[in-house]
Amino acid sequence: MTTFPQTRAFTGFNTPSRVEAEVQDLHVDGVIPAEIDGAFYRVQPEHQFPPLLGDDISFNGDGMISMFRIKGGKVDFRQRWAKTDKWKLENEAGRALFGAYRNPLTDEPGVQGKIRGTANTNAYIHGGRLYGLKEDSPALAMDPATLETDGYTDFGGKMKGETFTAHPKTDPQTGNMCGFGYASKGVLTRDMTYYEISPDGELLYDVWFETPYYCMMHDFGITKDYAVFSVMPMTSSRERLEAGKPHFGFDTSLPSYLAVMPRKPGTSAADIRWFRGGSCFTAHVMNAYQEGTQIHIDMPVAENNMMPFFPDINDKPFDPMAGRTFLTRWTVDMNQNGEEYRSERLSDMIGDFPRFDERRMGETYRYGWMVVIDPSQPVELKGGSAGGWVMNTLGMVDLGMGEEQKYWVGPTSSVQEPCFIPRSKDAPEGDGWIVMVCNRLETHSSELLIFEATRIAEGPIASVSIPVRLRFGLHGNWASAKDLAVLEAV
Ligand code: V55
Ligand code: FE
Repeated sequence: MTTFPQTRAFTGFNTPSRVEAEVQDLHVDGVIPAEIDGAFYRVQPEHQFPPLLGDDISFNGDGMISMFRIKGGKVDFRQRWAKTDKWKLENEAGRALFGAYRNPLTDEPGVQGKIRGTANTNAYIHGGRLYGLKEDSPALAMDPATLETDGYTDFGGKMKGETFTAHPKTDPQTGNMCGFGYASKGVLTRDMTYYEISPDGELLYDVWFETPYYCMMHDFGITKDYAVFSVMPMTSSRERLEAGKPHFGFDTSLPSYLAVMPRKPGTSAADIRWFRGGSCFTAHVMNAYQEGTQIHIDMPVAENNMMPFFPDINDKPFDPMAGRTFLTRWTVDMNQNGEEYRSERLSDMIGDFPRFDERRMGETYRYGWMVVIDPSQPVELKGGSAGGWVMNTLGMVDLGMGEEQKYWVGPTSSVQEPCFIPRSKDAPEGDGWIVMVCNRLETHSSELLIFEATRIAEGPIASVSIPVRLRFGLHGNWASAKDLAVLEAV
């Protein structure tokens, strides 16, 4: 008999679901535009078995990948485990063998040295392949039509680092997938790598460098000529792992940095410029771009830690107000000798999970969408987001006009990351739709909502009932059938 812990990560809306599924022609309220032809992929962390150590955090769950195949106004649904090496070992044993998040000291002896990845953070399409991604391990190659797992890839035998980010970017000019790794020489190492991968899945070049201190390097930005990394004081140490503390702790005594690296083969660590600022929290990146010699990177930034499950290293209590993230632009000038970045707030909405029209990747852009916490709206049901906040609103920024829009999903609901679908390959920026999973917290059910992308305030034009119980998800991406030929068969 299996008993999951009766704790926050395993009860309420996060009650284990663990269902692989295939359902044709989901129920739709409203009308899905007939031009939409492609698939929306997303991933949720989901423990295959009760955790080895009693309780656990959601970030340590196994990846469960969902695909919404949208075509001719209809939606088919498919869901499969990301069958990582960890998933297979545990599946065979019929129980958990790996312990705490990013702490191999807590694993059973029989699995020491095995790849601990869970592929639970992003479902990314590049070069006709689907990748299940977790930042502590290599990319897991999967079949984008069937969602079956092929296994970890080293991109043609060439990736020497141990990890690949959950937030790669595709350069619209070259078609290359730009990515990086941190803890590239193993757990807690300050070694980082930058990678570019061709549409054929071959690593083209890598750059090795070190960060000033070990930190959670969750996302980054690319511009035409640069890769841009923000270092924030979510750090760890051997002592933390030996003491069985959560892997990451937030150290407000450390500065933040912005690293700017030329994106070209032959770049070395010495070519990177490091800019500095005060302690703050950064993780996700909306976009980055160049303007003359200036480089901008737009990110949700908080004054202090926004992840309560990775506490302050001095056990200072979590401060939800200081953990609010606001879309912020950091700017540096490569023609000046300054050592600090400039910072400017772009929106007063409390927002994270930023997305934009990725055809503008690395370029100036106008529209952005985010998961927003609107504290002015009533919440009738607690239990939801990590910080105790309920992420109850889809937000949009129009940076061109300086305007914003919001759509509140109601007092007992919350939202997952939005994703932009262009109306066509050449449609103007922002012309298309937003897809987003909406959590109905009271009934433990979910819908896929579809919006006209620049008119979200009007509410969804279609709502798709999801017939299996989902949980809180992380990131997802859209692939059009034109770009992903295998979708024609499904
Ligand atoms: C994040 C998520 C992770 C992780 C590290 O949102 C950072 C940030 C779902 O796993 O392992
Ligand atoms: Fe993320």
